[in-house]
Amino acid sequence: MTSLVYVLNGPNLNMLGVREPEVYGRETLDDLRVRTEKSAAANGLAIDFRQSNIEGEIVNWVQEARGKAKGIIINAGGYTHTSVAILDALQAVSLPVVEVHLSNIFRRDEFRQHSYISLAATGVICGLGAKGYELAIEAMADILNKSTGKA
Ligand code: DHK
Repeated sequence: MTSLVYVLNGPNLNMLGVREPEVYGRETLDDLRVRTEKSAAANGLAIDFRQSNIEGEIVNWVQEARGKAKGIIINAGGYTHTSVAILDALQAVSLPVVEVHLSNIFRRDEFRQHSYISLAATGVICGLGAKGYELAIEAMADILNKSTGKA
C-alpha cells in the first residue's frame, strides 16, 4: 500500500515566487507542490501538501498526521526558530520527520541558525532550493523502507 506523507509548510511560504526570490527562488508554492508530488509518485509515496501561516494550525496538522500518515516533511518557515509548540507536537506523534529549508539557514542571520524542529528530525535538508523537497521525499522513502524492512 502507498504510504502517505504529510508535507507541511509554515508562514510566508504562500508568498514563494514573489518573496525575496534571490533567497527563496522563483518557484511558487504550487510549483513546489507539483514537484514534490512527482517525486513522491516516483518513490512510491503519496503526499498531503499543506501551508499555513498559523502556528496552532500546524500543531493540529502534526497531531492529525498520527494515525493518517507514515511520516512528516516540514518546512516550518519562521516557526523553525521559535516554536516549542511545533517541536512538542512532532515529538508527541513519534513519526519520522525530515526538516527542509529552501535557503541555507547557516549562511543567514544568526537567529536562523537554531532550529527547534531539528530536535525532532531524523535529518535536515537546507540550501538546495526546491530540489530539497524532492530530496526530502527520497530520504523519507528510504527511512520508511528501512522501518518496514523493504530496503
Ligand atoms: C523559510 C522561512 O520562511 C524562514 O523563516 C526560514 C526557511 C528559512 C527556508 O529557507 O525555507 O528562516
